[in-house]
Amino acid sequence: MEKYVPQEIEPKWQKVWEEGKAYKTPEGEEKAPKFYALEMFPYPSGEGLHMGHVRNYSMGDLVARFKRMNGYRVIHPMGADAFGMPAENAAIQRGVNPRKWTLSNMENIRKEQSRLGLSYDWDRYVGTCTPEYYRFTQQLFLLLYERGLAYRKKGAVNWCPECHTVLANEQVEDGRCWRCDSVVEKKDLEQWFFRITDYADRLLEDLEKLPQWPDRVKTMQKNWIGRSEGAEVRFTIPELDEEEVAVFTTRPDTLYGVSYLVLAPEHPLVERLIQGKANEEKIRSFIADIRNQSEQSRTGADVEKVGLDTGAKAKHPLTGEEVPIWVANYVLMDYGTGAVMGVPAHDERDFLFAKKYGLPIPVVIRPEDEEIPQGELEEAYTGDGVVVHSGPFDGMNNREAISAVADYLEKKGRGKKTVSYRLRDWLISRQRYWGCPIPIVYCDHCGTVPVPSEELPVVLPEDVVFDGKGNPLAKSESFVHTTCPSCGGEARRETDTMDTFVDSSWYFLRYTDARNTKQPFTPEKANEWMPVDLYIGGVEHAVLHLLYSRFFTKVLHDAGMVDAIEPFQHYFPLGMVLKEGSKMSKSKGNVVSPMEIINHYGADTARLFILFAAPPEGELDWSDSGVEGSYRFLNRIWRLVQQNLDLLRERPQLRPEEREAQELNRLTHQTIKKVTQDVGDRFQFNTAVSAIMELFNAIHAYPDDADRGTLAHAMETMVLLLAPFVPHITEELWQRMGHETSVHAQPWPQYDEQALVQKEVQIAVQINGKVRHKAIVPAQADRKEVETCVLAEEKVKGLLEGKTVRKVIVVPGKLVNIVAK
Ligand code: ANZ
Ligand code: ZN
Repeated sequence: MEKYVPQEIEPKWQKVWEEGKAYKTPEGEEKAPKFYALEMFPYPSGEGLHMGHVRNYSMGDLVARFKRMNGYRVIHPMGADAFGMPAENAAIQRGVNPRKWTLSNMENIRKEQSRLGLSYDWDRYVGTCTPEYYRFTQQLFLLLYERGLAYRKKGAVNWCPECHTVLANEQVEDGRCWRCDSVVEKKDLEQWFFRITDYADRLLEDLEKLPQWPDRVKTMQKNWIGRSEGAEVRFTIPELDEEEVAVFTTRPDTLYGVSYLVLAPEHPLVERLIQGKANEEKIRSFIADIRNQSEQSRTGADVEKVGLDTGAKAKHPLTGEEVPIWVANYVLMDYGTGAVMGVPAHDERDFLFAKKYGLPIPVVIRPEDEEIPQGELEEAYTGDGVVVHSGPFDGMNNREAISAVADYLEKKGRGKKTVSYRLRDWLISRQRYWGCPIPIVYCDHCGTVPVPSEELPVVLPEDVVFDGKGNPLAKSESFVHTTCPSCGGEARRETDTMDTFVDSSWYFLRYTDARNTKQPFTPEKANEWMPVDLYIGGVEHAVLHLLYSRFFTKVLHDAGMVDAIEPFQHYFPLGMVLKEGSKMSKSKGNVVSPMEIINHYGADTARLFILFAAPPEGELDWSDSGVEGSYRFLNRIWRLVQQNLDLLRERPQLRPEEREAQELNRLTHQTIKKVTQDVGDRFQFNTAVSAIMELFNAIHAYPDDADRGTLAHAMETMVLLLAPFVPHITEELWQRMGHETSVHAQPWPQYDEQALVQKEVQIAVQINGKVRHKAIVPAQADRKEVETCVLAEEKVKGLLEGKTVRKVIVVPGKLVNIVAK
């Protein structure tokens, strides 16, 4: 018998599939339902694919193949997220050209993906670093610009000293750069932003429309957007001619408990307030200090709150009393109004601050059934209760007072209800070469001028030097000097490039019309396929990429380019791949190379192991013996089918009349049902594989003299069910079984409810507690019938000879115990 040699059959079928464009997206078959299966595209690093990629793609490919066999029109595209820092760093360190470096990595990754037997429509491949793609990223930038959603602003931004570029807030994690882990600094720079805050409410509300997203991911997005309802309260400053200073508070019910105000050190009023005051110089150096600190190092839970009294006073809007104005590290300029009212009796942070600096702590809320506390408070009371010492609001429940005080302020013209968000606008400027150039020109006459869309793409120049000192684009003469599109005079190009997250915010739309040379995509194509029905990828993108893509989709929806308001109907975060309990990483030296595994065992073994070894959302611990086990299983399948090729080619009639045949037939249908539900509805790929393994065992144990038709049907079904998991071996076997068309083009097996009903069951027969016999009884028989049946058997009669039956205990479906003396 021929041996199973994956090294021969896998490349053979990969070639057949690719040359025959087997997985080309079907178009124009409008009647079949569509399915858009997508895995997050890889960054083409020099290292090629790692096991996490293989896991991600194996899952996506399983579902894509499964849906095709189930009659869906499937789009299953792939590409490369190809701009980004590593290419440029390779250029700085090793003098290689970032474009060449990236393109050759892309080619390599594509080959590796082919070797996994993934069913992509390669005709829709996109690389975000190619001018064919990035001209449309630029066009979409212009669309945002026209819609007032792209703007340039000077402000304190996050600066990574290691990457030599600014970062968006989403890319700063616990005060560190998401990419290189350096401590992020603040710098005052003029930068480009996308006005994602305009979409804050929709980004929040539409999460409700995503029942197939994990709750924890939705919660992360909710927290990131951070919507807070509250009020703006306007105090006045007598010494500045009653100029107003507004604070944002979520607790207007505590307004009568204010004992001081705190301004962010960067607040525009501070400079005027401190002039000529005792603390003037101290405050200036305090401000200079704080300016460069990140949000984390100012507001972290373990960070000491520090402040200084400006010496100025503010007048309370309702009582007219004067309270001191302080500056402190913990108040941020870019949240709310950059100023807060200090209510130490009812806010923990304010309590600590007041204690530290000896400020008064007036109580304005008491717990429902308690007296107003006398003497010094031990801690802030942050709970609900009854409002006290608050003029007209005394005696009110504080929840009601929140609204009542805000309304009262509004009537008096001293405040209003407002909403604040934690979400900031998306800073997209990067001072790096290897990114999509921002299509803007600066002209002394005309100011900021967008490059007309006919002149796109603004191409990255080649006359650049990578010396690690600043942005190479800024020093490229050919790039910087240009003419103004509007007056034709001399002008300069914007030299910032876009954050690579811009590229990946719309690639899934490009796939729907990937070869369009006139537009990013047409609404017709986008609407044919959007939204993505299943998106699989790492949860590290829970906020970044997934939030940005949702924003882009909404903007493009508003521009009439796509009907969908959400890009991803179902987001599935896959679990990590571990080795001996820890994440595979170069530094730990525990990386298992996918290509080595494929060389040795074949892609089918790798795929089967990955899909079988753990539930898809859970962690997968790599195990060499598990891989061996999967390889052995495929070998057994191979041998079984080879041994039965004559039978399988003959395809005899199915006659499941006798018990063994009935049983195998029932298990066959049960397995179809289980695999269909596990893959299609429940996302339990591992249990689907176990079910197929059980079917295999039953086929293996099937008696030689039982119905051949039933056996052939069971084997054929097993091959079909395995096809989306292990596409090569099943294709080869299917062909050897005498079929002319691909196994992957077959309709998915259907189960028959009738066949699922069990007609007979085997039960154990015990005599005085010892198993002596196995009897076959009708599955539907009641206790009495089972007893009669068993006692009538010749074998049982023999065993009971000379004894008197005292008692018969029947456990339906399991056993009969006969007590006899
Ligand atoms: C008075 C007050 C009394 C407050 C009280 C809370 C409890 P969230 O929920 O995150 O929106 N705050 C406002 N702007 C701030 C800024 N720029 N920097 C630091 N803190 C700021 O928090 C809103 C609360 O955080 C606001 O309500 C304000 O303190 C503070 F018993 O005002 B509160
Ligand atoms: Zn001009």
